[in-house]
Amino acid sequence: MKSPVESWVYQPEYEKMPRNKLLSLQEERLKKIVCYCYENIPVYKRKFKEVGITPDDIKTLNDMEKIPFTTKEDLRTAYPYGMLAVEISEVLELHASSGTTGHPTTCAYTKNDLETWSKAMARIYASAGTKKGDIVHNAYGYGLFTGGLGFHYGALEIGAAVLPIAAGNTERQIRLAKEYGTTILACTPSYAAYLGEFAKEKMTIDPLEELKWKSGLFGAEAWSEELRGKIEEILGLEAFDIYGLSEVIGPGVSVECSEHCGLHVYEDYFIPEIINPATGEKLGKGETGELVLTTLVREATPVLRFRTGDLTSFTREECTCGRTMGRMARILGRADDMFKVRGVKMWPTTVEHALLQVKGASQNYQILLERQEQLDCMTVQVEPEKELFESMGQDLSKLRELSLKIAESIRTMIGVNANVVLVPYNSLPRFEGKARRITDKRGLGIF
Ligand code: DLL
Repeated sequence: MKSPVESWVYQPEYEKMPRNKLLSLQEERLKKIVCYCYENIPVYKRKFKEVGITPDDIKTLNDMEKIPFTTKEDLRTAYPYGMLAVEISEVLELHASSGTTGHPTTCAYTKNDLETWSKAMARIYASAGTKKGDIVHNAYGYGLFTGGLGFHYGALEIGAAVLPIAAGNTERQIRLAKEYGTTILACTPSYAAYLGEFAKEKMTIDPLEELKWKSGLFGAEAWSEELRGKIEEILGLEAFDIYGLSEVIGPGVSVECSEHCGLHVYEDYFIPEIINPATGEKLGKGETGELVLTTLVREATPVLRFRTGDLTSFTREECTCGRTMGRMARILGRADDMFKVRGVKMWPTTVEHALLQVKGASQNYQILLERQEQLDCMTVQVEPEKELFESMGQDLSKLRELSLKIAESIRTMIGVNANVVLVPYNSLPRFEGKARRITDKRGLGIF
């Protein structure tokens, strides 16, 4: 990393609001949004009726738990307009979320929603030291995916220039980054790592010397602390983890400050809760579970207690940056990305964390799950780092030594025996958007 960026606070009146004032603001907004959803979205009226409550039962934040959850399935069933709380004439932008299962969900924005989104994104940019005069290299996909436009609006709000390059055409990304001198990189963490690799290997451009990226805003997929280290080393920037999801706002729910000890959730816009994903019970301070979010100011498609499927924990302990908004931990993975190998639970990031402990292993890996004689078998294909791969030549003993070290790291850190296969440098897929790391051939119907 060059030197830490000058992080600043975009809306101190909210981001540093005394906690008692923040709680009153949340309470007031919660009561309002509950009535609003009940009156304007028939799905909520029905759900409230089913559990025998009306908006009058929600008087304080402690009453949150009476509100039924909203699930992705609710949104899918209501597609396309069943969750819309306003007339379509009030809607300025529509996004259909990824819909990998074939059933999309609708996320709509009114004028005020777009303003809220821009403000949330401006806060995020400020945390990563972005100012007027910066040039944002926005390599998130533009289109129905909320990444591109969310980062675009935030840059405009802060007064920074934005290069709307979108994902893909990696050679052009590097060329334009160099020619325009872009200063802030926004893309998925896996693509950031690939940009660095591509610049060095394919274009003999040293990002540390020839690119001006000082900070990077990386999210939309789970990534490990070790991958942060790799990205910072190769691109010479300060990497910030940013979280969000289409159903709630898009990017803009939370981001790290320069302390990098959790992501501050914009609690004036959202109420976060952590629940046990199996029972739905609320978990205690610092416990890891599923993140549930309630939107407090969303007009077009508000959601009450939306089950994100993402696993994290939440703390309201003070942060030295001065923001009073609580912090969620880096996302461990999605409840539905979790896989079990011989009974041991893990996520792709768990494997990434273990393999990147080993010097010489690169961030390019794939996980293959199979069943042999009724037993789960996990094969992890890993590319060695380029320099190492080239220096190894035909020396099979060095390759063997590296694969054994990786297998040992996985065994001690996760507790499973993995078959580690080192594959030639640059032979595994690279991703411009969200990375896909798992192939499950066990026929268990999870993937
Ligand atoms: O991925 C919004 C976004 C765009 C966030 C750009 C950050 C940057 P969706 O396509 O609806 O929206 O996917 C949301 O992505 O539920 C998480 O599972 C995952 N995700 C998003 N950010 C992170 C992160 C955008 N920082 C889903 N760490 C969420 C881990 C993340 N997972």
